[in-house]
Amino acid sequence: LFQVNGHNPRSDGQAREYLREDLQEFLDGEVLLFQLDDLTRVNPVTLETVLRCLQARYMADRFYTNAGCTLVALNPFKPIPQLYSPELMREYHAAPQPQKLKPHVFTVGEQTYRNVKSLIEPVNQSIVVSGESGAGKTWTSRCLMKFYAVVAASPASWETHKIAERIEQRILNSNPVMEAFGNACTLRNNNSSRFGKFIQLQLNRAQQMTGAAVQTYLLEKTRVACQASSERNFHIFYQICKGASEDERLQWHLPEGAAFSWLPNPERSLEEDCFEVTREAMLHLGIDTPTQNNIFKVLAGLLHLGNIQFAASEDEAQPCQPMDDAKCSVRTASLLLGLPEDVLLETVQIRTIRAGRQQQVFRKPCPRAECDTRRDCLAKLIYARLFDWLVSVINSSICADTDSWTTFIGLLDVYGFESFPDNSLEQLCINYANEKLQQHFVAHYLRAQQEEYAVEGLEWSFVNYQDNQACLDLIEGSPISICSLINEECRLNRPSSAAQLQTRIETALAGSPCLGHNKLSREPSFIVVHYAGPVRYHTAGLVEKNKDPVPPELTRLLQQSQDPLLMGLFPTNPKEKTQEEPSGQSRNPVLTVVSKFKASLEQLLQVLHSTTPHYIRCIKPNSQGQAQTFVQEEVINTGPKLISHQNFVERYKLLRRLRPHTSSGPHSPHPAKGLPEWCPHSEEAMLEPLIQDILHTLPVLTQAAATPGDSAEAMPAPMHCGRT
Ligand code: AD9
Ligand code: MG
Repeated sequence: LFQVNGHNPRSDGQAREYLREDLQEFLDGEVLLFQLDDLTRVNPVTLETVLRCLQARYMADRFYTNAGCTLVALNPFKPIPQLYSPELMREYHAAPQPQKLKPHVFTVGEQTYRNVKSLIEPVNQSIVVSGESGAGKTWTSRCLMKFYAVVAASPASWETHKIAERIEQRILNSNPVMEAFGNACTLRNNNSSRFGKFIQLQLNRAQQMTGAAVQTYLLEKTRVACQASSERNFHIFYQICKGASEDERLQWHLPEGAAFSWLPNPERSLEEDCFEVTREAMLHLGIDTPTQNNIFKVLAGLLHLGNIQFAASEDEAQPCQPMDDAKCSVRTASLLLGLPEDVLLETVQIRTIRAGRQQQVFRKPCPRAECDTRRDCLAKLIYARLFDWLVSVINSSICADTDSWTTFIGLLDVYGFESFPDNSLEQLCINYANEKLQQHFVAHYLRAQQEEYAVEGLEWSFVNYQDNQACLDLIEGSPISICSLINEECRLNRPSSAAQLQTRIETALAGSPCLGHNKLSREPSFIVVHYAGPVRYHTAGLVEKNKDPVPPELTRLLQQSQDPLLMGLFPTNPKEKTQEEPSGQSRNPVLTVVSKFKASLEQLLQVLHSTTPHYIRCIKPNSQGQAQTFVQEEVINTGPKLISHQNFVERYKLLRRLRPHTSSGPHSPHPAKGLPEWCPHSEEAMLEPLIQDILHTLPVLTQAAATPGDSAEAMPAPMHCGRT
């Protein structure tokens, strides 16, 4: 701290005086700490001083801080237009040494841009934006895209086109469209990305942006048909319901105030609910109004599909029928999806099985739960195809011809680390991706740097960093890992319960230091100790989600649609490959969700390795999304959150019962039945196990996910998590 101020009390004659008067101020530190632009200059570098520096800067509206070569971006949770103005962009662009200006996302943008231009051979660059959910990754990537749209704009584009037609503008327009269809309000973030995105901004020899290409990763399509309480479906559904004109409402059968079971929490108004912005952006990307209306009509059809509830059939041989008030939903859904009403209903109600040498067809009415699954599957199938189609339309609108670009700057914005009360395959994939990126980050900055120092013989005390290879081995390693075990279950296609899967994972991977102890679980699950903290994954439904089976009848049904959009999405071309339900007899390896995701991640990592990476680490200063609020504990636990007060009380309320019953007052309950009365002699013996429990649990309490409903009993036993 003294170094910061340029004073060294030991060499200062007035040291004592200085200390007496100013020590308190220094120790409160914030007065000066906020001026530190680089965390590596905090002295000493400890967790506490780094946090205090970040906090001081946050409170002084300095949201960006360097940490060596990484930029730390604190989420301001408030609009600051002047911090992102085109004038400021140009200032950073024109600066002889942008790194001498205040740390900013534009510094990274500009340095990356200058890096591309190498005299010998141009080098592709990438900017990896990381951080937990809600930390500001998507915001930061958007900000970088706007920066390049200004500093790398092609003059030709300015001369020949109107603003809306310029390539930069088209590239920017891809954001509202992809976010409307791929983002949703979650417990962690009102505008949470439910897909990963890597966008290559393509530059020509003159370093002008001539186009872009978007690659997406694993859309969380289950959200279409299933939303956690307090969460929402994808924004686009709310945009349509809130923004459609009266005429459109009539066409799409969306009367005002209509209730849809797949549209939870419609009363919540978000700034993301802007239908007009999405429509305008789609138009500029070449999706004309009739095509848009077609898309919205199909989406309205999905909402009606979601309202088809079935009543259980008393006779197994008879199909389950829709409940009385769902009958008109069947009619409306089939109308909007361009499907014959009876065929739609029958396909959901009845499973067709081909068996025997002649491939005879048997029809088996599905039980109610299976009807629901088939209905949901239909919606997921349509939505996922629609999303992929949108991405391809966007790409064809913004991608430059191969001969008109030579280098690219890649921006990576994937979903952040997640831990919810109920984590499933989606969270496993998301957190797996984050582990991969974390390893890339660690490898690049720490390992590479230290190895270089060693090679050059520099005097350097090695930083003992935590590599997350053990965790990655647990998730994806060979020959046995969580992924391989889940895939194996899919391949064998055998009935296996959630509890059996838990046992298989825990037995086969018992030796992994990253498999948490799972003694206190109520539901079948396993725990992975990620770099950002332990996460409990429930095994129920995991294998089924991984198979992601599509009954062939559903694809055949959609191929019968008379709707122009669906006809395009589900062509009858027999060459068209679909991931159909594994028949058990098929010799082809089953392409599971996990195996496809793993392959796409590997591809992504290969691209990243071929570029010079730059890192921006976004940090969420508080979980409530409030401006001017910096909660140190939450910043440390960038992944999972502290144990909630309620959960703590639940776990340790026994201590309260052990109070001496002689004490009086409103909070002194009588000793619990069956427990010995508290007395000084037995105090230690009584409390010992509980104290041990608390001490054992403490290291993980600060890291483990404990959102309401996720009780402390779900915490793993203590283990070395690599963080103190
Ligand atoms: V997730 O992993 O997709 O759930 P992100 O992408 O990290 O998450 P996002 O960028 O969506 O988070 O940011 C969350 C919210 O924080 C935004 O909707 C903004 O309201 C807010 N935010 C983030 N960065 C800034 C900023 N630089 N200025 C103002 C910001 N607001
Ligand atoms: Mg995001």
